[in-house]
Amino acid sequence: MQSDYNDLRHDWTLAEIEALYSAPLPDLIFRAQSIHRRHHHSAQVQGCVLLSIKTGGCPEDCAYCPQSAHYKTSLGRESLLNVEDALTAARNAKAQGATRFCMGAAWRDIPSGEPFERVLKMVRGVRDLGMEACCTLGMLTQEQADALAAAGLTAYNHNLDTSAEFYGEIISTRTFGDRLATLERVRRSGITVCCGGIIGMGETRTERYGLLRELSSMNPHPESVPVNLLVRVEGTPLALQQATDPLELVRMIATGRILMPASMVRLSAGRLSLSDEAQALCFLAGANSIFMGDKLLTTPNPEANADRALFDKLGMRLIQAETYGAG
Ligand code: SAM
Ligand code: DTB
Ligand code: SF4
Repeated sequence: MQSDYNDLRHDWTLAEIEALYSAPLPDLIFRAQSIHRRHHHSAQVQGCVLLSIKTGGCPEDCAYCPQSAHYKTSLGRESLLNVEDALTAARNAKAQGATRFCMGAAWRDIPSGEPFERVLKMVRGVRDLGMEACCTLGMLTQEQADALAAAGLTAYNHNLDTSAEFYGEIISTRTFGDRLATLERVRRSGITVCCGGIIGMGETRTERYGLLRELSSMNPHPESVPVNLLVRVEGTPLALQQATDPLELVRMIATGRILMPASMVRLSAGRLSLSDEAQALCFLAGANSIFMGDKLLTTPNPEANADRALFDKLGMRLIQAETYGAG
């Protein structure tokens, strides 16, 4: 094993990643937890809240996504929310203890004109509440990235989702290279990068290693790495996908934590299908953030009461708002 000190590396190989991921679970978790404690508080978790500001009707064909216009799901198509409604949701999120508010739009790329101006107003409003603001709006131009940065956007979420090799099985309307190019523009603008993926889409372990290698080769690492467990939505091509063993999610999180020690690793979609014990293992493995509230973007998420009870049982707590400067 390499030294645990000076642990930010960008040259992890597939073989090294495989050795970590497939180690005996106690060894993997011990290593992840040791690294976690050097960079983060062991009992603190950041609460984030998601809001879908523009739902459904997306021209992309991501096989997991209920918002794609290519599939018949129960979701309708809605127009862009107004600024006041978005900020009401952000205030509620803050009252619930969240310190990060994430706004998602089912766009292939950001439209120009009034809709983009409206999103900029939302970003400024969220920042004025003293919260971190994150957006996930699809592809963007350098000018749009710079405008979001000027509005104070903290982070831009754009997931690689899976390995370059498996990508074409899941999405045909854009390429892995398109994703990387968008992430480059975000990085250049000075906005922090939120980039992760999904497990449970039928990928092999090797394809998971490929995703982890891609993420850990970025320099700097993405500041935020969401790890999603597929939410199988009726009407999407992945609706009948076999359930994934939660221990694979634990291994994915632990390996991500070791590869990207300083990043926030977010236990994202899929918590409703996890027991309290499985979630506890995810925290032990180095996850230090969750999405709170009874809805993710369009699918259900644990109720606030359930999360409060879980944190009480585990003796863990949410990172306090004071940690972040207002503005
Ligand atoms: N349209 C934008 C994009 O694709 O970048 C932003 C919204 S998209 C819903 C954000 C991320 O949510 C996706 O990249 C994917 O990783 C995750 N996601 C979407 N549907 C999911 C599902 N059914 N299960 C798990 N994760 C999902
Ligand atoms: C991420 O990786 N997961 C969040 C956030 N980034 C935007 C979204 C999960 C969406 C799950 C499906 C839905 O609710 O529509
Ligand atoms: Fe559209 Fe994003 Fe859903 Fe893909 S993941 S279909 S780009 S909303």
